[in-house]
Amino acid sequence: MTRQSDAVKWFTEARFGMFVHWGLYSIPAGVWRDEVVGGNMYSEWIQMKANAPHGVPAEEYRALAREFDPVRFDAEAWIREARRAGMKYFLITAKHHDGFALWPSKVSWFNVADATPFGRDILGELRRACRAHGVTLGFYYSHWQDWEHPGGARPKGPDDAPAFRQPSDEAFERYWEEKCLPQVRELMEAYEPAFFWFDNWRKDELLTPDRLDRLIGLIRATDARCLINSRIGTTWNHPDGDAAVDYRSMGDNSFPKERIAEPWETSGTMNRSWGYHRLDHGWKPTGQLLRHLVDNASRGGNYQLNVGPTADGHIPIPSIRRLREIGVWMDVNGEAIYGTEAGSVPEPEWGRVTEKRGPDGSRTLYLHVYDWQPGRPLELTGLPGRALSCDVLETGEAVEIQQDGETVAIALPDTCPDDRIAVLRLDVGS
Ligand code: FHN
Repeated sequence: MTRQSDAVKWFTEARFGMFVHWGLYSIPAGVWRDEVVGGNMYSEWIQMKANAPHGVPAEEYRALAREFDPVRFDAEAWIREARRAGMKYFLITAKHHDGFALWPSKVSWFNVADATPFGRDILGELRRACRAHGVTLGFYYSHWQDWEHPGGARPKGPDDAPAFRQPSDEAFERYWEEKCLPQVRELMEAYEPAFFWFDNWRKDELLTPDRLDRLIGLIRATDARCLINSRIGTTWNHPDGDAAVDYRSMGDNSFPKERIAEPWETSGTMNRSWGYHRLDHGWKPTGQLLRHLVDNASRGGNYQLNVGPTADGHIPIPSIRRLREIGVWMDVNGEAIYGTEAGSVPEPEWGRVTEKRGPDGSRTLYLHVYDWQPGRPLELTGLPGRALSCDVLETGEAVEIQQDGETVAIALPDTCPDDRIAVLRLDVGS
Protein backbone atom coordinates (compact mmCIF):
# COMPACT_ATOMS: atom_id res chain seq x y z
CA MET A 1 0.00 0.00 0.00
CA THR A 2 1.24 3.50 -0.71
CA ARG A 3 -0.16 5.29 2.28
CA GLN A 4 0.18 3.82 5.73
CA SER A 5 -0.34 7.43 6.68
CA ASP A 6 -2.90 9.26 8.73
CA ALA A 7 -5.19 9.35 5.67
CA VAL A 8 -5.99 5.70 6.32
CA LYS A 9 -5.90 5.92 10.12
CA TRP A 10 -9.61 6.61 10.57
CA PHE A 11 -10.33 3.51 8.49
CA THR A 12 -8.19 1.08 10.46
CA GLU A 13 -9.40 2.52 13.77
CA ALA A 14 -13.04 2.22 12.74
CA ARG A 15 -12.90 -1.55 12.11
CA PHE A 16 -16.63 -1.87 11.39
CA GLY A 17 -18.81 -0.42 8.64
CA MET A 18 -22.12 -0.90 6.87
CA PHE A 19 -22.31 -1.87 3.20
CA VAL A 20 -25.59 -1.30 1.33
CA HIS A 21 -26.60 -2.79 -2.01
CA TRP A 22 -29.65 -0.97 -3.27
CA GLY A 23 -30.97 -0.24 -6.73
CA LEU A 24 -33.47 -1.28 -9.40
CA TYR A 25 -32.72 -4.96 -8.75
CA SER A 26 -34.36 -4.53 -5.35
CA ILE A 27 -37.72 -4.44 -7.17
CA PRO A 28 -37.69 -7.97 -8.68
CA ALA A 29 -35.77 -9.00 -5.54
CA GLY A 30 -34.35 -12.20 -6.98
CA VAL A 31 -37.44 -13.34 -8.93
CA TRP A 32 -37.99 -12.52 -12.62
CA ARG A 33 -41.37 -13.67 -13.97
CA ASP A 34 -41.46 -16.64 -11.55
CA GLU A 35 -37.83 -17.50 -12.29
CA VAL A 36 -35.76 -17.47 -9.12
CA VAL A 37 -32.15 -16.30 -9.18
CA GLY A 38 -30.41 -19.33 -7.69
CA GLY A 39 -26.75 -20.29 -7.45
CA ASN A 40 -25.04 -17.73 -5.26
CA MET A 41 -28.43 -15.92 -5.06
CA TYR A 42 -26.90 -12.52 -5.94
CA SER A 43 -30.15 -10.67 -6.70
CA GLU A 44 -28.28 -7.65 -8.09
CA TRP A 45 -27.22 -9.92 -10.97
CA ILE A 46 -30.78 -10.68 -12.09
CA GLN A 47 -30.33 -8.76 -15.33
CA MET A 48 -27.67 -11.24 -16.47
CA LYS A 49 -28.86 -14.37 -14.70
CA ALA A 50 -32.56 -14.58 -15.49
CA ASN A 51 -33.76 -15.74 -18.91
CA ALA A 52 -30.49 -17.60 -19.60
CA PRO A 53 -28.49 -17.37 -21.75
CA HIS A 54 -29.70 -13.95 -22.88
CA GLY A 55 -30.43 -12.23 -19.62
CA VAL A 56 -33.32 -9.83 -19.16
CA PRO A 57 -33.81 -7.73 -22.32
CA ALA A 58 -32.20 -4.33 -21.74
CA GLU A 59 -35.42 -2.33 -22.30
CA GLU A 60 -37.32 -4.50 -19.85
CA TYR A 61 -34.68 -4.08 -17.19
CA ARG A 62 -34.48 -0.32 -17.71
CA ALA A 63 -38.27 -0.08 -17.43
CA LEU A 64 -37.85 -1.00 -13.76
CA ALA A 65 -36.74 2.59 -13.24
CA ARG A 66 -40.33 3.74 -13.82
CA GLU A 67 -41.38 1.58 -10.83
CA PHE A 68 -38.64 2.77 -8.48
CA ASP A 69 -40.50 4.72 -5.82
CA PRO A 70 -39.12 3.84 -2.36
CA VAL A 71 -41.62 5.79 -0.30
CA ARG A 72 -40.30 4.34 2.98
CA PHE A 73 -36.72 5.46 2.35
CA ASP A 74 -35.48 7.44 5.35
CA ALA A 75 -31.77 8.23 5.25
CA GLU A 76 -31.77 9.20 8.93
CA ALA A 77 -33.28 5.86 9.93
CA TRP A 78 -30.66 3.89 7.98
CA ILE A 79 -27.74 5.84 9.40
CA ARG A 80 -29.15 5.65 12.92
CA GLU A 81 -29.37 1.89 12.49
CA ALA A 82 -25.73 1.73 11.36
CA ARG A 83 -24.64 3.83 14.33
CA ARG A 84 -26.65 1.81 16.75
CA ALA A 85 -24.90 -1.33 15.46
CA GLY A 86 -21.56 0.28 16.29
CA MET A 87 -20.63 0.91 12.66
CA LYS A 88 -18.38 3.89 12.08
CA TYR A 89 -18.74 4.18 8.33
CA PHE A 90 -21.31 3.66 5.62
CA LEU A 91 -20.79 2.48 2.05
CA ILE A 92 -23.49 2.37 -0.63
CA THR A 93 -23.74 1.27 -4.26
CA ALA A 94 -23.79 4.69 -5.93
CA LYS A 95 -23.83 2.69 -9.17
CA HIS A 96 -23.82 -1.09 -9.40
CA HIS A 97 -23.17 -3.20 -12.51
CA ASP A 98 -26.57 -2.35 -14.03
CA GLY A 99 -25.29 1.21 -14.53
CA PHE A 100 -28.11 2.94 -12.60
CA ALA A 101 -27.05 5.98 -10.55
CA LEU A 102 -28.58 6.72 -7.14
CA TRP A 103 -27.87 10.43 -7.56
CA PRO A 104 -29.01 13.03 -10.12
CA SER A 105 -26.13 12.45 -12.51
CA LYS A 106 -25.78 14.85 -15.41
CA VAL A 107 -23.59 12.32 -17.18
CA SER A 108 -26.22 9.65 -17.89
CA TRP A 109 -30.04 9.75 -18.04
CA PHE A 110 -30.12 6.41 -16.18
CA ASN A 111 -30.35 7.91 -12.72
CA VAL A 112 -32.79 8.38 -9.87
CA ALA A 113 -33.75 11.95 -10.79
CA ASP A 114 -34.31 11.55 -14.52
CA ALA A 115 -35.59 7.99 -14.81
CA THR A 116 -37.74 7.35 -11.74
CA PRO A 117 -40.91 8.78 -10.18
CA PHE A 118 -39.03 9.06 -6.88
CA GLY A 119 -36.71 11.76 -8.13
CA ARG A 120 -34.94 12.44 -4.83
CA ASP A 121 -31.18 12.67 -4.41
CA ILE A 122 -30.61 9.53 -2.38
CA LEU A 123 -26.87 10.10 -1.94
CA GLY A 124 -27.44 13.70 -0.91
CA GLU A 125 -29.88 12.66 1.81
CA LEU A 126 -27.52 9.97 3.05
CA ARG A 127 -24.63 12.41 3.11
CA ARG A 128 -26.59 14.80 5.32
CA ALA A 129 -27.58 11.98 7.68
CA CYS A 130 -24.00 10.68 7.86
CA ARG A 131 -22.74 14.15 8.75
CA ALA A 132 -25.43 14.59 11.40
CA HIS A 133 -24.52 11.29 13.06
CA GLY A 134 -20.74 11.36 12.65
CA VAL A 135 -20.66 8.40 10.26
CA THR A 136 -18.06 8.41 7.47
CA LEU A 137 -19.46 8.08 3.95
CA GLY A 138 -18.02 6.10 1.04
CA PHE A 139 -19.23 4.93 -2.35
CA TYR A 140 -19.23 1.65 -4.21
CA TYR A 141 -18.87 2.48 -7.91
CA SER A 142 -18.92 -0.27 -10.53
CA HIS A 143 -16.21 1.11 -12.80
CA TRP A 144 -15.56 -2.01 -14.86
CA GLN A 145 -18.88 -3.80 -15.32
CA ASP A 146 -21.57 -1.45 -16.69
CA TRP A 147 -24.47 -3.19 -18.39
CA GLU A 148 -26.23 0.00 -19.47
CA HIS A 149 -23.48 1.72 -21.45
CA PRO A 150 -22.62 -0.09 -24.71
CA GLY A 151 -18.92 0.18 -23.84
CA GLY A 152 -19.12 -1.21 -20.28
CA ALA A 153 -17.55 -4.60 -19.49
CA ARG A 154 -19.84 -7.64 -19.42
CA PRO A 155 -19.51 -10.79 -17.31
CA LYS A 156 -18.19 -14.02 -18.73
CA GLY A 157 -20.99 -16.01 -20.32
CA PRO A 158 -21.95 -18.06 -23.37
CA ASP A 159 -20.04 -16.79 -26.44
CA ASP A 160 -23.16 -16.64 -28.59
CA ALA A 161 -25.26 -14.57 -26.16
CA PRO A 162 -25.09 -10.86 -27.08
CA ALA A 163 -25.61 -9.78 -23.45
CA PHE A 164 -22.23 -11.30 -22.60
CA ARG A 165 -20.28 -9.98 -25.57
CA GLN A 166 -17.31 -7.90 -24.40
CA PRO A 167 -16.94 -4.35 -25.73
CA SER A 168 -14.01 -3.54 -27.99
CA ASP A 169 -11.14 -1.61 -26.46
CA GLU A 170 -12.34 1.55 -28.25
CA ALA A 171 -15.88 1.14 -26.95
CA PHE A 172 -14.58 0.63 -23.40
CA GLU A 173 -12.42 3.74 -23.77
CA ARG A 174 -15.53 5.71 -24.74
CA TYR A 175 -17.33 4.35 -21.68
CA TRP A 176 -14.35 5.25 -19.50
CA GLU A 177 -14.16 8.84 -20.74
CA GLU A 178 -17.91 9.42 -21.18
CA LYS A 179 -19.35 7.78 -18.12
CA CYS A 180 -16.93 6.30 -15.59
CA LEU A 181 -14.52 9.21 -15.08
CA PRO A 182 -17.16 11.97 -15.27
CA GLN A 183 -19.43 10.17 -12.81
CA VAL A 184 -16.61 9.59 -10.35
CA ARG A 185 -15.76 13.30 -10.68
CA GLU A 186 -19.41 14.18 -10.01
CA LEU A 187 -19.45 12.00 -6.92
CA MET A 188 -16.24 13.52 -5.62
CA GLU A 189 -17.36 17.10 -6.19
CA ALA A 190 -20.96 16.81 -5.01
CA TYR A 191 -20.61 14.45 -2.03
CA GLU A 192 -16.93 14.47 -0.95
CA PRO A 193 -16.78 10.75 -0.08
CA ALA A 194 -14.03 9.66 2.32
CA PHE A 195 -13.41 6.52 0.30
CA PHE A 196 -14.28 4.56 -2.83
CA TRP A 197 -14.93 0.86 -3.11
CA PHE A 198 -14.41 -0.23 -6.73
CA ASP A 199 -15.20 -3.73 -7.91
CA ASN A 200 -13.08 -5.91 -10.17
CA TRP A 201 -12.24 -9.51 -9.36
CA ARG A 202 -9.98 -10.79 -12.16
CA LYS A 203 -7.43 -9.86 -14.78
CA ASP A 204 -9.05 -8.06 -17.69
CA GLU A 205 -7.28 -6.36 -20.57
CA LEU A 206 -9.85 -3.58 -20.56
CA LEU A 207 -8.53 -2.38 -17.20
CA THR A 208 -5.18 -1.19 -18.50
CA PRO A 209 -2.67 0.42 -16.10
CA ASP A 210 -3.17 3.68 -17.97
CA ARG A 211 -6.94 3.62 -17.37
CA LEU A 212 -6.48 2.72 -13.73
CA ASP A 213 -3.94 5.54 -13.35
CA ARG A 214 -6.39 8.01 -14.88
CA LEU A 215 -9.07 6.99 -12.42
CA ILE A 216 -6.73 6.96 -9.42
CA GLY A 217 -5.19 10.27 -10.58
CA LEU A 218 -8.60 11.92 -10.83
CA ILE A 219 -9.44 10.97 -7.26
CA ARG A 220 -6.04 11.94 -5.86
CA ALA A 221 -6.16 15.31 -7.67
CA THR A 222 -9.64 16.11 -6.34
CA ASP A 223 -9.10 14.97 -2.75
CA ALA A 224 -5.79 13.47 -1.74
CA ARG A 225 -7.34 12.04 1.45
CA CYS A 226 -9.99 9.99 -0.33
CA LEU A 227 -9.14 6.28 0.05
CA ILE A 228 -9.24 3.75 -2.79
CA ASN A 229 -9.57 -0.03 -2.46
CA SER A 230 -7.60 -2.72 -4.28
CA ARG A 231 -10.61 -4.09 -6.14
CA ILE A 232 -10.22 -1.15 -8.48
CA GLY A 233 -8.14 -3.86 -10.18
CA THR A 234 -4.57 -3.08 -9.13
CA THR A 235 -4.03 -6.63 -7.83
CA TRP A 236 -4.20 -8.13 -11.30
CA ASN A 237 -4.05 -5.24 -13.75
CA HIS A 238 -1.40 -2.79 -12.52
CA PRO A 239 2.41 -3.15 -12.49
CA ASP A 240 2.57 -1.56 -8.99
CA GLY A 241 -0.07 -3.98 -7.72
CA ASP A 242 -1.91 -2.88 -4.60
CA ALA A 243 0.89 -0.45 -3.73
CA ALA A 244 -1.01 1.97 -5.98
CA VAL A 245 -3.98 2.12 -3.59
CA ASP A 246 -4.81 2.52 0.11
CA TYR A 247 -6.43 -0.63 1.40
CA ARG A 248 -6.97 -4.21 0.33
CA SER A 249 -10.41 -5.69 -0.20
CA MET A 250 -10.69 -9.45 0.21
CA GLY A 251 -13.05 -11.59 -1.87
CA ASP A 252 -16.72 -11.70 -0.92
CA ASN A 253 -17.10 -13.26 2.53
CA SER A 254 -13.39 -14.21 2.53
CA PHE A 255 -11.80 -14.11 5.94
CA PRO A 256 -8.00 -14.49 6.00
CA LYS A 257 -6.58 -16.91 8.54
CA GLU A 258 -3.44 -14.88 9.22
CA ARG A 259 -2.48 -11.37 10.26
CA ILE A 260 -1.97 -8.85 7.49
CA ALA A 261 0.06 -5.72 8.14
CA GLU A 262 -1.45 -3.39 5.49
CA PRO A 263 -4.94 -1.95 5.93
CA TRP A 264 -7.57 -4.42 4.69
CA GLU A 265 -11.20 -5.38 4.93
CA THR A 266 -13.68 -8.13 4.21
CA SER A 267 -17.11 -7.31 2.91
CA GLY A 268 -19.68 -9.89 3.92
CA THR A 269 -23.34 -10.71 3.59
CA MET A 270 -25.88 -11.50 6.31
CA ASN A 271 -27.53 -14.12 4.10
CA ARG A 272 -26.26 -14.94 0.60
CA SER A 273 -27.40 -12.12 -1.66
CA TRP A 274 -26.06 -8.56 -1.48
CA GLY A 275 -29.17 -6.94 -2.93
CA TYR A 276 -32.53 -7.75 -1.32
CA HIS A 277 -33.66 -11.27 -2.37
CA ARG A 278 -37.14 -12.14 -1.24
CA LEU A 279 -36.41 -15.90 -1.17
CA ASP A 280 -32.99 -15.84 0.41
CA HIS A 281 -33.70 -17.10 3.89
CA GLY A 282 -30.15 -18.28 4.59
CA TRP A 283 -29.57 -15.81 7.41
CA LYS A 284 -26.33 -16.27 9.33
CA PRO A 285 -26.62 -16.24 13.11
CA THR A 286 -25.48 -13.09 14.90
CA GLY A 287 -22.75 -15.08 16.68
CA GLN A 288 -21.19 -15.96 13.34
CA LEU A 289 -21.24 -12.31 12.19
CA LEU A 290 -19.62 -11.25 15.46
CA ARG A 291 -16.92 -13.85 15.02
CA HIS A 292 -16.14 -12.48 11.57
CA LEU A 293 -15.77 -9.01 13.08
CA VAL A 294 -13.52 -10.23 15.89
CA ASP A 295 -11.51 -12.60 13.67
CA ASN A 296 -10.75 -9.74 11.28
CA ALA A 297 -9.93 -7.22 14.02
CA SER A 298 -7.59 -9.75 15.64
CA ARG A 299 -5.77 -10.10 12.31
CA GLY A 300 -5.61 -6.37 11.63
CA GLY A 301 -8.62 -5.99 9.34
CA ASN A 302 -12.03 -4.36 9.02
CA TYR A 303 -15.46 -5.88 8.44
CA GLN A 304 -18.08 -4.35 6.20
CA LEU A 305 -21.39 -5.99 6.83
CA ASN A 306 -23.97 -5.73 4.08
CA VAL A 307 -27.69 -5.04 4.16
CA GLY A 308 -30.00 -5.12 1.15
CA PRO A 309 -32.95 -2.75 1.63
CA THR A 310 -36.27 -3.54 -0.05
CA ALA A 311 -37.67 -1.65 -3.04
CA ASP A 312 -39.83 0.50 -0.77
CA GLY A 313 -36.75 1.56 1.16
CA HIS A 314 -36.73 -0.35 4.43
CA ILE A 315 -34.05 -2.59 5.89
CA PRO A 316 -35.46 -6.13 6.24
CA ILE A 317 -36.33 -7.22 9.78
CA PRO A 318 -33.83 -10.15 9.90
CA SER A 319 -31.08 -7.61 9.14
CA ILE A 320 -32.35 -5.14 11.74
CA ARG A 321 -32.46 -7.91 14.33
CA ARG A 322 -28.83 -8.85 13.67
CA LEU A 323 -27.67 -5.22 13.58
CA ARG A 324 -29.27 -4.54 16.95
CA GLU A 325 -27.88 -7.70 18.54
CA ILE A 326 -24.43 -6.73 17.29
CA GLY A 327 -25.05 -3.21 18.61
CA VAL A 328 -25.66 -4.49 22.14
CA TRP A 329 -22.41 -6.46 22.00
CA MET A 330 -20.54 -3.43 20.66
CA ASP A 331 -21.97 -1.18 23.38
CA VAL A 332 -20.37 -3.44 25.95
CA ASN A 333 -17.24 -4.57 24.10
CA GLY A 334 -16.51 -1.82 21.55
CA GLU A 335 -13.37 -0.92 23.50
CA ALA A 336 -11.93 -4.29 22.42
CA ILE A 337 -12.54 -3.51 18.71
CA TYR A 338 -12.17 0.20 17.90
CA GLY A 339 -8.63 1.47 17.61
CA THR A 340 -7.14 -1.93 18.35
CA GLU A 341 -4.35 -3.71 16.52
CA ALA A 342 -3.91 -7.36 15.66
CA GLY A 343 -2.87 -9.31 18.75
CA SER A 344 0.91 -9.79 18.89
CA VAL A 345 0.72 -13.01 20.94
CA PRO A 346 0.23 -16.40 19.22
CA GLU A 347 -3.45 -16.90 18.39
CA PRO A 348 -4.98 -19.11 21.13
CA GLU A 349 -7.27 -22.07 20.41
CA TRP A 350 -10.01 -20.74 22.68
CA GLY A 351 -10.52 -17.44 20.85
CA ARG A 352 -8.84 -14.31 19.52
CA VAL A 353 -6.76 -11.42 20.84
CA THR A 354 -6.77 -7.73 19.95
CA GLU A 355 -4.53 -5.18 21.66
CA LYS A 356 -3.73 -1.56 22.34
CA ARG A 357 -0.25 -0.25 23.06
CA GLY A 358 0.47 2.53 25.53
CA PRO A 359 3.20 5.14 24.88
CA ASP A 360 5.33 3.62 27.68
CA GLY A 361 5.39 0.16 26.10
CA SER A 362 2.59 -1.22 28.27
CA ARG A 363 -0.26 -3.05 26.54
CA THR A 364 -3.86 -3.92 27.06
CA LEU A 365 -4.77 -7.27 25.55
CA TYR A 366 -8.42 -8.05 24.86
CA LEU A 367 -9.13 -11.73 25.08
CA HIS A 368 -12.19 -12.65 23.04
CA VAL A 369 -13.28 -15.98 24.46
CA TYR A 370 -15.14 -18.19 21.96
CA ASP A 371 -14.97 -21.28 24.13
CA TRP A 372 -15.66 -20.42 27.78
CA GLN A 373 -15.30 -23.40 30.09
CA PRO A 374 -15.61 -22.44 33.75
CA GLY A 375 -13.07 -24.19 35.92
CA ARG A 376 -10.65 -24.67 33.04
CA PRO A 377 -8.09 -21.85 33.00
CA LEU A 378 -7.33 -20.09 29.74
CA GLU A 379 -3.71 -20.17 28.74
CA LEU A 380 -2.06 -17.38 26.84
CA THR A 381 1.53 -17.68 25.67
CA GLY A 382 4.10 -15.26 24.28
CA LEU A 383 3.28 -12.52 26.77
CA PRO A 384 5.42 -9.43 26.07
CA GLY A 385 5.75 -8.34 29.74
CA ARG A 386 4.38 -8.80 33.25
CA ALA A 387 0.63 -9.45 33.51
CA LEU A 388 -0.69 -6.84 35.95
CA SER A 389 -4.42 -7.39 36.19
CA CYS A 390 -7.36 -8.90 34.38
CA ASP A 391 -11.10 -8.29 34.43
CA VAL A 392 -14.28 -9.16 32.57
CA LEU A 393 -14.99 -6.24 30.24
CA GLU A 394 -18.76 -6.43 30.61
CA THR A 395 -18.95 -6.61 34.40
CA GLY A 396 -15.61 -5.33 35.65
CA GLU A 397 -15.29 -8.52 37.73
CA ALA A 398 -11.65 -9.14 38.61
CA VAL A 399 -10.15 -12.37 37.31
CA GLU A 400 -7.28 -14.29 38.89
CA ILE A 401 -4.09 -14.65 36.85
CA GLN A 402 -0.89 -16.62 37.34
CA GLN A 403 2.15 -15.96 35.23
CA ASP A 404 4.98 -18.34 34.53
CA GLY A 405 7.55 -16.76 32.21
CA GLU A 406 5.80 -15.80 28.99
CA THR A 407 2.69 -17.81 29.81
CA VAL A 408 -0.24 -16.65 31.86
CA ALA A 409 -3.08 -18.81 33.21
CA ILE A 410 -6.41 -17.05 33.62
CA ALA A 411 -9.09 -18.50 35.92
CA LEU A 412 -12.48 -18.06 34.28
CA PRO A 413 -15.37 -17.03 36.55
CA ASP A 414 -18.27 -19.51 36.77
CA THR A 415 -20.66 -17.23 34.91
CA CYS A 416 -20.01 -16.47 31.29
CA PRO A 417 -21.30 -12.95 30.57
CA ASP A 418 -21.99 -13.59 26.89
CA ASP A 419 -22.36 -16.99 25.27
CA ARG A 420 -21.50 -15.56 21.84
CA ILE A 421 -18.16 -13.95 22.69
CA ALA A 422 -17.12 -12.88 26.18
CA VAL A 423 -14.23 -10.45 26.49
CA LEU A 424 -11.53 -10.20 29.17
CA ARG A 425 -9.16 -7.25 29.51
CA LEU A 426 -5.59 -8.06 30.48
CA ASP A 427 -3.16 -5.28 31.37
CA VAL A 428 0.49 -6.05 30.69
CA GLY A 429 3.37 -3.91 31.90
CA SER A 430 6.33 -2.92 29.73
O1 FHN B 1 -20.56 -8.77 -8.62
C1 FHN B 1 -20.43 -8.09 -7.41
C2 FHN B 1 -21.53 -8.44 -6.45
O2 FHN B 1 -22.76 -8.16 -7.01
C3 FHN B 1 -21.34 -7.64 -5.17
O3 FHN B 1 -21.42 -6.25 -5.41
C4 FHN B 1 -19.99 -7.97 -4.58
C5 FHN B 1 -19.66 -7.24 -3.30
O4 FHN B 1 -18.38 -7.57 -2.92
N1 FHN B 1 -18.93 -7.67 -5.55
C6 FHN B 1 -19.06 -8.36 -6.82
C7 FHN B 1 -18.66 -9.80 -6.72
O5 FHN B 1 -17.49 -9.97 -6.02
